[in-house]
Amino acid sequence: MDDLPEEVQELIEELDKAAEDEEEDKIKELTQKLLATGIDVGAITLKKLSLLVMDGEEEMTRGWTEVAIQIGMDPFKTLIEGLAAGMSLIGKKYENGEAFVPQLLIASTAMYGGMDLLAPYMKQSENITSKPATVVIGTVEGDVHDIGKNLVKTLLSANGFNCVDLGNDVPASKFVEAAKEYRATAVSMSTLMTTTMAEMPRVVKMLIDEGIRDNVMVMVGGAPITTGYAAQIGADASPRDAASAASWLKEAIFDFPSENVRWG
Ligand code: B12
Repeated sequence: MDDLPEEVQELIEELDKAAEDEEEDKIKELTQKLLATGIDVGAITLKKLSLLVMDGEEEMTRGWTEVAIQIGMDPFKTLIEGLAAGMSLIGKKYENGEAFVPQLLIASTAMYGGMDLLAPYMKQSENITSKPATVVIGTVEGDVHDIGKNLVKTLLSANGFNCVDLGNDVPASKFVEAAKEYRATAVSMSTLMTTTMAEMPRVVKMLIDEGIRDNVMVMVGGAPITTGYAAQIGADASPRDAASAASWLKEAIFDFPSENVRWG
């Protein structure tokens, strides 16, 4: 940001202050002024959002999310390249011993603050089938990390899927019960920890034992999950991120038998 023209830097500082003080009208006015300078406000906003989430600045994150909304930025771009990118930055600091658990929590609160503002703008695309396909989604038992899971849910919902969100720390049996109850098309599991990866094959085994493995597609993901691991545990796919998860499922559903054929 230091290499930006002085006039732009001043406007950014004023915007920071307006965001901190939650002055919505001022944010709108300053956004217009920033646009009038001809600078790439979108690029600045994404950069600001990632840094603000990293620093756990909730009010300012919300304020700059307003800027993103004001300039008409695609809400998914704002989420992935701005807010979630900030979680990656703080994640790297944590791994280098430069940040600690409380900072991770503050950063995630800031991220969710911005995400709440974006929610009304994340319109669902047309349903891909007459009845939306249901995905049972959650983070496996023993693991409370839910940011990635929530990104996957957001992108799936935006692509017309009906998500049954079981939350985090979900016992294997809950995934199976919910798949049956909602006549699910897919089960989506996340985990961020090597210590909880083994919960995923437990769910797959339970689906087999219940005789419903072929009724659902199983997607697994999260930082430690590789495509090799997914294949080894009998999952159908492990797309690398939330956007690829949605596009993979949208494709896969075309070759999958209909709900009535699968569930009777
Ligand atoms: C934020 C964070 C936390 C926050 C979580 C807040 C929340 N609400 O989620 C808090 C502070 C609570 C936390 C707690 C802990 N954490 Co933590 N945490 C992280 C951190 C820094 C970032 C995770 C994150 O949100 N990333 C951003 C999201 C967007 O990425 P993501 O989840 O990977 O999701 C992406 C993809 O993986 C994919 N994806 C995710 N799910 C799925 C599912 C499907 C189906 C698909 C296709 C794709 C997909 O899509 C997303 C991108 O679009 C990571 C480090 C890291 N670099 O990952 C450590 C990390 C995961 N934590 C770790 C640890 C050890 C812990 C604690 C045990 C710490 C402690 N001492 O208490 C506890 C765990 C408590 C528990 N029982 O779960 C370790 C795990 C080590 C390991 N290998 O097992 C990590 C890797 C840090 C480290 N290097 O040590 N943590």
